Amino acid sequence: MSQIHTLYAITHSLYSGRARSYLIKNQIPFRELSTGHESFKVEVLPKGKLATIPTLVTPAGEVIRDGAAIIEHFEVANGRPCQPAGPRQQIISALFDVIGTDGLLRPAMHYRWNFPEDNLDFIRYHFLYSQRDTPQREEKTEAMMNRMRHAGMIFGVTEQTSEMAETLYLEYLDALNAHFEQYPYLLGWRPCIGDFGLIAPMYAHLGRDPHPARLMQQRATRVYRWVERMNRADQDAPEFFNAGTDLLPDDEVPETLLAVLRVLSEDFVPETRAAAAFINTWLDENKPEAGEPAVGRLAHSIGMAEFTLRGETINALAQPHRFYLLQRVQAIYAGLSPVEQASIEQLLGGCGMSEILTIKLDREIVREENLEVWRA
Ligand SMILES: N[C@@H](CCC(=O)N[C@@H](CS)C(=O)NCC(=O)O)C(=O)O
Repeated sequence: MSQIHTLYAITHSLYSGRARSYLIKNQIPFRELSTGHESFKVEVLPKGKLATIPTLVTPAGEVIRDGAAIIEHFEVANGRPCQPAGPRQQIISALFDVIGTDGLLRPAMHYRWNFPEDNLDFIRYHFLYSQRDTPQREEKTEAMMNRMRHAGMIFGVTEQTSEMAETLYLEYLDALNAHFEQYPYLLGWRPCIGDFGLIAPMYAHLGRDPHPARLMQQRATRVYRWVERMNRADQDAPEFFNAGTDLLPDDEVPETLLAVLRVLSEDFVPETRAAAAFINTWLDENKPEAGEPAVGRLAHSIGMAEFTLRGETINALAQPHRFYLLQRVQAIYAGLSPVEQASIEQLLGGCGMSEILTIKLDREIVREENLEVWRA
């Protein structure tokens, strides 16, 4: 039997970048196919349930849809190679996984869709060639692009808020750049789960579309190098002359990384708070059955949550998926001793992130047969 996995993914897709990077870094052999292949519709979709990428088919024919589930599959099978051992690093790694997959959609969508003079031809190429050459291909491309064109807006970037979203992104980029002056990865000398979460918005959109890629190259060379590095199997850190091979010892979380979280907390915390309140009201009014899907396709949502960020009012989709991943951070915290919990509270308190330990949905989300569903 072939040992090659098949990753249904596309170069320009945000979530694909996370699973692809994990496979590359962990030297798991794979080939990548777009969903335009007949096999996706016929063999994969019935088991994957939703037409989202990434979706993985293992050599044994198992279908795993969702980037977090793909990574979890290999983590469980291989003794959790990318999860730090210490509680502080574990929490920070899991938190970057949530922020990467869910907390940077505003800049990712803004810098892709709101600079058409630089980006549009490049993006159209990718949407077009993700499909086979059929008579409807051009028309379908336009339809797919139109569906995503307003993504920035539904994630909260409007004419009124775009300047603030850019300012915040640049502050984050500068802080991350300063961190990568110290280390090639978030927690030291090799990537952890958090690196894979963070690469999702930082590769296909912010590190590859022409406008934001140039911005990153010119303003944050170290971040650009990390994006390259995350797509290579080796450590790729020739600029570090003292490089180690592992995560930092003694459960250390570098101050430079806390500075990144401090910037990110400014919108991640109020958005999470507002989204939880909105979804909890929705849960109370709608009382979904146990087993009903809680998460759909990209931009599927039950409504918009409103919050204030640096004096601007933002309306953004309230997405249950954020809480599915946040549950994992909270589960790690719940499993710690009182002394360890106190250390985490101090750590997160120092970067404005304390509340992420307590903001919860009233119903838990679990995975059943490739879907995230509401628990009883
Ligand atoms: N939670 C999923 C989200 C996957 C997702 O939404 N992928 C996008 C591409 S980046 C997609 O497939 N969109 C197609 C659609 O929603 O129709 C994951 O992390 O893998």
